[in-house]
Amino acid sequence: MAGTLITVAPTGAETAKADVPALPVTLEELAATARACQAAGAAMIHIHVRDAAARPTLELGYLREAVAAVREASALVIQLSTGGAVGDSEADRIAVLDAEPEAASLSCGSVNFGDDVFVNRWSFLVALYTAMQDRGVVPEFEVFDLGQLSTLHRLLDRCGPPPGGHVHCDLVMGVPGGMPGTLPALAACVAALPAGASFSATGVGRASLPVAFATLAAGGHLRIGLEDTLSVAPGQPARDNSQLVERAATLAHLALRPPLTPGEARVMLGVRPVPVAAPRGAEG
Ligand code: KMH
Ligand code: ZN
Repeated sequence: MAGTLITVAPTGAETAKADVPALPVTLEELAATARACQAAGAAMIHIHVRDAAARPTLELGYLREAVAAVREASALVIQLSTGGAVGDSEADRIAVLDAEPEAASLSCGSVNFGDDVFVNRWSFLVALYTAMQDRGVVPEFEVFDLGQLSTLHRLLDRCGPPPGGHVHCDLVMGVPGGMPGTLPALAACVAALPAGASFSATGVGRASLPVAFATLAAGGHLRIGLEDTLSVAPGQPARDNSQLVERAATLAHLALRPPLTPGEARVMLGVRPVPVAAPRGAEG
């Protein structure tokens, strides 16, 4: 395990721009965030898109613009969220793939989400996963609780391996309603991963640092960002996403597993290389 994949989740669907001005919600803010976070050590970006009023949206036009803007501003692996916001329709969540990302999240089960329920029915998981297989979009399997790893095994048994052949999971720990951000919970999940799978983990709120330390010790990778964590210490709001990525990169260096480049992350995840435009005049 030579390096650390750092994924930045810069926006999410739960926090209002009015409450957290550092949240990137416009195309310009998203592009600048991608650039700064790549410079700080991120290799992948997990994107939730906002509309002109800064509300979460799965509208295809916004998604396509976000993919184009991040692709132009950075070399980051682009992973679109298919989780969206609680209550988004299954059809809209599958249609996210029409924006042609390289990768996309796939949540492995339903979970209480604060006072809401984040619904992921088995039939929806199969439909979303097979749509990813058909289009060559590499999934990141989001796991909010231990039992969802059993569902992941069932999905792989039923439908076969993902595009690229490698299974990568993200343990989302500390959601009110999901598993806690603790070492025993992390260890239980790591023991239940499919053979050969890699994993990252993210701790929501105050679970951020304990989960990061435990994950590095377990050979895992890091996800960080304002989607999950709004402060760097109690009472100290994060300046922006790149500050959180810088801190993750510092931890990765201390662990002697420096951040992977986007190119190295593509190899690890089995994501196809970004198409390089042919030089002018070379088309024929
Ligand atoms: N916003 C949450 C309801 C994902 O991006 O795939 C779901 C979520 C998971 O954030
Ligand atoms: Zn998300």
